[in-house]
Amino acid sequence: MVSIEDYGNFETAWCPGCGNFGILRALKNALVDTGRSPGDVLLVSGIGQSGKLPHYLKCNFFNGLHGRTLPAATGARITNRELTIMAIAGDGDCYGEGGNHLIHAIRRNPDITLLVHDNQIYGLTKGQASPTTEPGMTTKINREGVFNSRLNPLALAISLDCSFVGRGFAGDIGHLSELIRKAIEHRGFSLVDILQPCVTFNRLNTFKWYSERVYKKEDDEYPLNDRAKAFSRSLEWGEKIPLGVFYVNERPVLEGNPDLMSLDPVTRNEAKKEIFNELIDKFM
Ligand SMILES: Cc1ncc(C[n+]2csc(CCOP(=O)(O)OP(=O)(O)O)c2C)c(N)n1
Ligand SMILES: [Mg+2]
Repeated sequence: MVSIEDYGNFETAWCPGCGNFGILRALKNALVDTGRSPGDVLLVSGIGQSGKLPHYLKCNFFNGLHGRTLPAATGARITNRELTIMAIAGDGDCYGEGGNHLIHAIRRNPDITLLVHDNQIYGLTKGQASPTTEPGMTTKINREGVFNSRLNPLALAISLDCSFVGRGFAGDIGHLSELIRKAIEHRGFSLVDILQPCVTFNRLNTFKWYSERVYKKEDDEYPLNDRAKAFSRSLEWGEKIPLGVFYVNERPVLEGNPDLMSLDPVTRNEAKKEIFNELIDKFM
């Protein structure tokens, strides 16, 4: 039996009170609830405060470049069909610099669960506006308030027929754990956008701000594969912000593509030590 202790307990470099703690806890809960052991799981992240999450959890991980979380996770998915693969990204990471990769990952539909720590700000680089920053919010750079309109990640994903789309809140760990569990158990590309207060650089979207607005929508409110209803639901943002599963559509997964199936996953191949040694010798 897997227990939460199996995933370890590490000192973090996050600010006290950061919403990332709630996400870390909810992820551990979801992995334990689905019976996954640390060795069954791969976390792939980019650069950001969010990108540090895999450092604070005992399991396999790959920490790559800012904005390139999804290409690395997709490569891993094709190479190893057995691991549970989670991509961990920030709103800047995934909706800004990595936006192009998000669009194409949704189209390709690899079996990956993407968690976006959406604090509506660039946290690591100290408070620049991200694609989800509220228009009008002032930052050190946007002295007169952010001019650009806000990206709606859920509406974008649903418009692209993303296989699973949901939204959680780092301040409601029970609900978020359950949402992540559903996303992991769904076969296909799952986007879970997580509202995550940044206590240092976003003084507008605080725990209080979110708590006054969020509410839980029910899974049976409409058939979850009704794209038009899901899209219309995803547009609600402002005085009231719905949380939960918005859209589910079972589609063939990338790793089931016959062109890829004919290749043996690299993890099943015999390691050719001579090729590896030859390469290493070049750097000696
Ligand atoms: C290729 C590349 N582009 C830009 C940067 C600089 N950079 C690092 S983190 C970051 C933004 C972080 O914001 P977000 O992705 O929202 O993560 P958070 O820190 O808020 O969790 C930027 C612009 C970088 N390190 N590498
Ligand atoms: Mg951010």
